[in-house]
Amino acid sequence: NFIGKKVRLSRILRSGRAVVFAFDHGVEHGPKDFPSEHIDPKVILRKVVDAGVDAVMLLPGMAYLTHDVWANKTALIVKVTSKTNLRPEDQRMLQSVFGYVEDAIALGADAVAATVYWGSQYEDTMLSMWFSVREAAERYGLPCLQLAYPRGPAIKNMYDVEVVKYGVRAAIESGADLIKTYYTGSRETFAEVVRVAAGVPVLMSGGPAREKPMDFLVDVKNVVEAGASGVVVGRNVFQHKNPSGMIKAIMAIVHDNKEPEDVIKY
Ligand code: FBP
Repeated sequence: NFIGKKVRLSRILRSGRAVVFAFDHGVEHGPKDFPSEHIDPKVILRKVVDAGVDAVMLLPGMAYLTHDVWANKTALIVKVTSKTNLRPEDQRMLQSVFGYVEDAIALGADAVAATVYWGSQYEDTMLSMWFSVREAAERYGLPCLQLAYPRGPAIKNMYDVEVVKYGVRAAIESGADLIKTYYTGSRETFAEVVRVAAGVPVLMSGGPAREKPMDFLVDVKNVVEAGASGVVVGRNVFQHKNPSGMIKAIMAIVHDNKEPEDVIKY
């Protein structure tokens, strides 16, 4: 099973780095996140897949519905936890089961993903979910991506480097094979985050679409220079007026070590 994990991870991190397209927002935020031309999920997925993205991260139902777009063209990460923003506010620090490792296997996934809100009042429940996902995934040699998000009543700033480092440390101690976490705002602080991960690949979580796309590209440059393995990006691509160009620009920084000012024209 160790071999299975290695083979699948290398399909995502083909060059040792990866650009992953996150597309689970339809549940986490609702359809309001998508510009009207992207209400049909296949339209945006086709754009990013054709642009050469390394992997897409989808919930099981979406992976099933769009298999003709992604299959054999890019790696697939199936996310098996989620929540809606329709639920009462005091429950939004909890994600629920949104599918099973067996769904991911049946869909042909290269990895499974689950969120842990470290510091949440529901941390205990989320840990039980994480470990049942991980246990099943281990059986199939399926790598586990942890969205290690520090969030909870005691966390004042979820982008604070000490808080992010704590989440990353907890992620490696809970057996994550890949970690997605928040950017801490500078190359120097993110290098500390990468060091805490002790060799487990770290991917930056994109965040809300930036007013100036250049600002996002500079962050991408900083995280790869800090030693991170790439990015998982959603809104900064699908809310951009030219999603194909944006994904190509991100790929050129991550894979070809280009400078942001050289790729903005994409
Ligand atoms: P973005 O690049 O759009 O931030 O996507 C990353 C992600 O974690 C998604 O996977 C998820 O749907 C969304 O952000 C959740 O955002 P938030 O928890 O801030 O509402």
